Amino acid sequence: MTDSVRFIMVGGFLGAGKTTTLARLARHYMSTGLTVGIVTNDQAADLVDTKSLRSQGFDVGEVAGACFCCRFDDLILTIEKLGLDKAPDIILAEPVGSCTDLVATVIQPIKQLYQSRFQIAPYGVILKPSQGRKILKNEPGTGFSPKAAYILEKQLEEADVILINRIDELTADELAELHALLDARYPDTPRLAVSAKTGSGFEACFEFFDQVGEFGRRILDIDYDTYAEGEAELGWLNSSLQISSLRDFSLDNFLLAIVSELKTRLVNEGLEVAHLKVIGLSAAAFGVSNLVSRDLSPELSLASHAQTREVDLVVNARVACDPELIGQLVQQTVQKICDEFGANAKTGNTQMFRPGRPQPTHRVAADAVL
Ligand SMILES: Nc1nc2c(ncn2[C@@H]2O[C@H](COP(=O)(O)OP(=O)(O)O)[C@@H](O)[C@H]2O)c(=O)[nH]1
Ligand SMILES: [Mg+2]
Repeated sequence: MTDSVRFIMVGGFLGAGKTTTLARLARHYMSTGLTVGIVTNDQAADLVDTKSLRSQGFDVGEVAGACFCCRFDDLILTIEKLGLDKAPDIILAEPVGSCTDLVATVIQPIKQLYQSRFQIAPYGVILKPSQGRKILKNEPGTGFSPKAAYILEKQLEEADVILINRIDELTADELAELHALLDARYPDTPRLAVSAKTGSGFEACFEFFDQVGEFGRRILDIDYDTYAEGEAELGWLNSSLQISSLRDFSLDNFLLAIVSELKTRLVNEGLEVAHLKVIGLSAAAFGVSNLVSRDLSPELSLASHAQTREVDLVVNARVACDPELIGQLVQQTVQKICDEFGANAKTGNTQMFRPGRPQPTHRVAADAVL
């Protein structure tokens, strides 16, 4: 390893498995004696990802309030603050799942402005099979508009490697179908099939990311109007709440109940979920529950195994609908589940919005790539 910091960014649609993948990469590098810093990113404050990764013991900085491309300088400042007395060997970065054009606006500017400080690893983009398959097949009823689908397609187009995730859930036929769809659309992009959950396929992934070479050079031909409109079709909610009860309850059951009830309400409204994630933090434990598609079940991605009376709850929801509606459904859900568990909820900071038009700090043109 040279003195330069290795910069590994892993993109992909909302709920594709970026955070799970980064945690796995971080554990791997740390097990080989390297130091690792992680940067998370969101359009608003109160990030489930930051809290979840910090709770797992990682050194995490966050860019909250806008995406890496629009807050490029914040990304660099955040990276600079990671590490104790010296920069980490590896920076792992997770961009917002509704962002694309990240090679032109993040990787290339890093290369061009900070050439000696960073060594750029291959840019990996994760394919979320549930929604990815439908979008790549142009199937009706994806739950997302063609403009939101455009973002997922552009994300894959700029990848140095596409990671087909969740192979633990895929049959051989389903995996073969994804390979065929990707062959047709992105024939020149290497592909790895992995499960961020089980670790299957990660040996090849570690090897791929270890390569030294010219990566992050696929500059998109992209229509920013379509991209902006696609992003703005998503409703965003980040909310923090304090839950308290006079008697102990199971934190894991509570988190799953929240996500299950919210799923029911969203499905009743005919809506597709891009990603619902809820973290519950008690004094000694934490748990995370997720839903990444209306076709899948809510899951407890990190179990707390805790009984508790006091929980700091953070809800992040990204759904293809009016953010105010998500806000109402979250409020009704929390109320109902608190009643069932004999608990009370106090709502803290809540942000509901549609992401604004991306206005990158820098954008490197195709004829100026390094
Ligand atoms: N079954 C399965 N679930 C996964 C896999 N990777 C991620 N998940 C789950 O998918 C959800 C979203 O993952 P996350 O890493 O938060 O996605 P992100 O939004 O891209 O960061 C979580 O519940 C994860 O546990 C996988 O390989 N298999
Ligand atoms: Mg994430």
